Amino acid sequence: MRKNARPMYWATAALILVFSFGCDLLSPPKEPATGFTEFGNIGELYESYFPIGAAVSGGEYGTNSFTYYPANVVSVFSSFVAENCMKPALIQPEEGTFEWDAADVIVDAAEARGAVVRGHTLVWHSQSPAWMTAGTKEEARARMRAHILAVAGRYTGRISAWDVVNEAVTDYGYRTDSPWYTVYGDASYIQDAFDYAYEADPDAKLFYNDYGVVNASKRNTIKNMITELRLKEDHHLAGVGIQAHWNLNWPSLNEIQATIDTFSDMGLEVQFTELDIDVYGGDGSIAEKVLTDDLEEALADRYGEIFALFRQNAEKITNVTFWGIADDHTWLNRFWDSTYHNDEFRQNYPMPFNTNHEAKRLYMRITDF
Ligand code: 9MR
Repeated sequence: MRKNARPMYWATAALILVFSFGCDLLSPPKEPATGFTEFGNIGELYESYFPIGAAVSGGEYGTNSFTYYPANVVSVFSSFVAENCMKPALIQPEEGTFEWDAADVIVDAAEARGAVVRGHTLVWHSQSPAWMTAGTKEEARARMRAHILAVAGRYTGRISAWDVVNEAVTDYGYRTDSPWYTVYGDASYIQDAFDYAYEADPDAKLFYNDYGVVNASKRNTIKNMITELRLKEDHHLAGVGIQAHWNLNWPSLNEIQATIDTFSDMGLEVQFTELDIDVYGGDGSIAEKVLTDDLEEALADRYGEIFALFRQNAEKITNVTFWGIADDHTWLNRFWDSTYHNDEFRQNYPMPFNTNHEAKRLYMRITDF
C-alpha cells in the first residue's frame, strides 16, 4: 500500500495543478483587462465646451473623495457637487444645528483646484428632516427660508449653480405626496424656494433638477410647471438639471436632443447633473456582470455617442456631471428594481474610472475627439 501511495499522490497533485491552471485560463479576469493608468485631463479637454463634474463626498459617511481617490484622478474634473452632504437631512439634521464640515471640504477643495461647484440640493421630498415640514404652512415656510438663507448664504458667491428644487413632479403632475406640497397644500413652495435662494445668493444660477426628464410626459410636465409657476419670469429660474441616470439602450439620442431643445427654446440653460450608465438597466434579475472587453466597448460606444451629442449642443449645455468618479463608489451598486438594497451589493460599471481607479475605455473614448 505504502509503495503505491507515492505515485498516487503525484498523480493527484498533477491533476489538481492542471485543473487549477486550466481554470485560471478559463475564468474571467477579476479586474478589467483595459485599465488605463495614463489619461488626458477631461476637464481641460472640454474647457471650451462646458465644465465636467463629479459627485463627491466630503467626509460624511467616512469617505472624503479628495483624499480617497488618487490626485491625478480627482484633478481631471472641473466641477464638483456634493453627492449627499449638502442635502437638508445631512446639513441641518436638527433645527438650528448645521453640519458644515463635509460641505466646506468640497467647496474649499474645488476652489483650490479652480473648479466650479454645483449645490445639491435645497428643497427635496427625500433626505429632508421631518421637523422641517411639520406644523402649519407658515411654520414650514419660515423654516424653508431659514434653511436656504443659512445654507446658500454660507456659500454666497462660491456656488455656480444650485439645484434649488429637486424632483417636484411625477410624469403627470406635481408630486403631491412630497411633505412640502402637503404642508403648503399646493406647489407654491417651489416659488418660495427659488425666491429664498435668490435672496441668499443672487449670483448663483438657480436650477430645477429631476430624473426621467427625457421622457416626453415628464418633460412636458416640467415645462408646464415652469410656465404655470412663472419660474423663469418671476422667480429667477436659470435652467433645468437633467439627472441622466440612463442605461446602454435608453434614452435615444433623439430623445436627448428633444429634451435639450425643449428647455433651451424656453430660454433656459441645460445641465446634465447626475450622469451614469447602468449596465443592468435597473433589472434586479440580471446576474452580476464582469467588466469584459465587450462591456468596456459597449460602455465606450454609449458614452461616446452621448458626449458627441453634448459637444454638438455645447451652446445650450452649461455643465455635464458624472454621479461619482469610480465604480467602487456608486449608488448603482445597491440600487435595482427601483429600490435601494442597503445590505446587498451588485457590481455596476457606470463610472469613468474602474474599481482600481484606472481610466476605463469609455474615458479614453470621450476624451478622443
Ligand atoms: O447617490 C445618492 C445616494 O448615496 C443616497 O443614498 C441617495 C438618497 O436618496 O441619493 C443619491 O443621490 C440621488 C440624488 O441626490 C438625486 N437624484 C437621484 C440620486 C440617486 O438616487
